[in-house]
Amino acid sequence: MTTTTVISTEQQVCQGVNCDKAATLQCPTCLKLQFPNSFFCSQGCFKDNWATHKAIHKIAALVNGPPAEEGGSDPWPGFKFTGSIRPHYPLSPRRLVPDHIARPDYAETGVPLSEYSVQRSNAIEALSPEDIDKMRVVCQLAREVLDIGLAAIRVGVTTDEIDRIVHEATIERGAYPSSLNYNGFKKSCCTSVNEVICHGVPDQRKLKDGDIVNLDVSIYKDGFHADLDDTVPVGNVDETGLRLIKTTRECLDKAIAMVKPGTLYRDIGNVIEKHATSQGFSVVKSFLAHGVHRHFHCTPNFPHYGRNKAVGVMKEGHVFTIEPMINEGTWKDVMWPDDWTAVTQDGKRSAQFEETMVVTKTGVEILTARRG
Ligand code: EYL
Ligand code: CO
Repeated sequence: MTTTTVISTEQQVCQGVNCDKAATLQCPTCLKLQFPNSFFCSQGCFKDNWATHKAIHKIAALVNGPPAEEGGSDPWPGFKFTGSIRPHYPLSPRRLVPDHIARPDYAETGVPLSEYSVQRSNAIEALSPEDIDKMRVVCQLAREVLDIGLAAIRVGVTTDEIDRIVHEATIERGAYPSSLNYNGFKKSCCTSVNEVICHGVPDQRKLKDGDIVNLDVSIYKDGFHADLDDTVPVGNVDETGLRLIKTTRECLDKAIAMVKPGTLYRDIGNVIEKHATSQGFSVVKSFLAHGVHRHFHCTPNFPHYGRNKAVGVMKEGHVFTIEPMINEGTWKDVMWPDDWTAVTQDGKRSAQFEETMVVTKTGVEILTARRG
């Protein structure tokens, strides 16, 4: 290099060989890689020095990890992303819920206090027929909202736009979007793309041809929560991606087929894992199925993987989700520094389906099922 001057951000010196001119043009690749001091005095000097300058990009990529995809940001220096999805900040402003809509206790504080108070007990509540009627209503509204959100999914739409559509469909039905401010979650649904396992935060990223995306909708009305999600392809998805989606739905259906009084919660994971592994896929371990009714998350809690030690026996009136997350590669997950976005450790894709159901006298009723 041509200078030993300490370069301040105010006064950059051209990185061209034998050029000391003041420089204001920054190499776009270096910018994207967050590599500093990559300034040139002119397009000409940049071009003349390209052959040597571009070697810097390989070094920068090794230091900083793989380059962010178009438009993505890298707000967490030192964090190694496992795949190619990046956060696309800024998040849109907080969406409002009209005052006439009843809110769960955490809506203002972010803290689900009533959930904490029941967490001590392992007891599983059996809902009365009247409560189950209310669950039927909120679960069918949630299915409508999910289907409206899914219908908006196409190439070029941002996940934030999906969130807006879900938010508006929810409040139009007089319901509160359960994820909004739940433990501080900033959006009204979760959008989990490709290697994102779950709890992806809707942002400015545009869906791309070949993505797979999970849309997780949860709503609260008349004192009860409903929770469901689907995974869908965006545009043209390769055969393995489509098989991952299909297998995940089949895992959920096989699990639901076991639901009836007397079934052990711990046995659900066995059928899910058997089917997933028969297709060469793996089962996520860190996120569990859960009770859902007066609380967004309560007992029972049980894994989707096999040979687990979950406690409890299904009884008429128990209401819970089953929501297997199935991975193309490793089952292991990594959390982004946003403390929400769970991704696969190997950056390969993950799919999920979720329904809310109630145990009946002889079997199961899928409360969030698409009817008609
Ligand atoms: C809370 C607990 C680790 C769940 C969902 C449980 C999260 C991470 C430990 C959404 C948001 C379940 O059921 C859900 N989606 O379908 N937070 C959730 N937690 C939690
Ligand atoms: Co859930």
